[in-house]
Amino acid sequence: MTNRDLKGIYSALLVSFDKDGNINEKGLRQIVRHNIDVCKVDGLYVGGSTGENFLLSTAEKKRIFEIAKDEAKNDIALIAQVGSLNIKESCELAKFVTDLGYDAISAVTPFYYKFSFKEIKDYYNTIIDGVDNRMIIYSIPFLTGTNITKEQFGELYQNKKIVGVKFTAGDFYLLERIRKEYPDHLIFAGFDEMMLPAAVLGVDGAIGSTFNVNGIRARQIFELAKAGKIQEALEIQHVTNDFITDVLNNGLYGTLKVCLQEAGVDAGVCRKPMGEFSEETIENAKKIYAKYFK
Ligand code: MN9
Repeated sequence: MTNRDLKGIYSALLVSFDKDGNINEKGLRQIVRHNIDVCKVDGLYVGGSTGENFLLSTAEKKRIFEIAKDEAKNDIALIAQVGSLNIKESCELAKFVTDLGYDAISAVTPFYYKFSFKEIKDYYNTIIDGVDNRMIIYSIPFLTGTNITKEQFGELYQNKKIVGVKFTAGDFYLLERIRKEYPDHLIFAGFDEMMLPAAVLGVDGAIGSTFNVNGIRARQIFELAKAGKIQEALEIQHVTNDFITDVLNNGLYGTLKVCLQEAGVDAGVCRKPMGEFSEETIENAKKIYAKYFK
């Protein structure tokens, strides 16, 4: 296990696919480099929603973890999302990325079926107890339907290897409560458009899809907020949210990929069942990039 400080700004890594849905390795390497060299992120969250992870085979997930590590080396922190409905796959991936030298593991709360909290707790303990590593819970209730209460976080944190949460929710009451109750556990803000209020409440970092393109502004918001310069941070959050609103209206991952293409990165297309980009989508995305980045 590495002892790297996990705090900071992480891109939820986009993955480049070709028209047949295969991983475009060269393009993926370029996305990693762009995040490090241009967006100046502190780390990458690999295999998340943004990486279209839940559409992929185990072998493809492993290949993406390998490529990201090979390209990033030890320059930045790396967190691997290994959560899956197939817990054997999660355990296998957890071992795989630990051997690769990933700094932490993350797992989405198990979804689709309505699991009891006891089952969810067992899922996390099973995945993390099999490896010498740290676990970041990935909580994203709007996609999974699973909410974790303050008390349940406490139960999960009884396992010393579970060190924090990627909190992709707008429930700032709960965020404040877990900040106060578990000051030594990490919280990463998961909604880029709500980074400023999350930073004010004292999160340790943020993990976001839009940082692949808008990482510089994200860092400015975070650092200004930490320095108490709320009005300046808000000005940048306003511009950021104009960008995010335009991106969401045009299709999240597709628009981010076209923006990366405009920045000279071969970000490819999305994997089915995500749709192809229409000409209109591409034209709009190019305009969005020009508006906020040229
Ligand atoms: O990783 C991301 N969540 C999803 C977190 O993609 C589901 C966020 O960065 C959002 O994409 C972003 C836009 O809503 O905040």
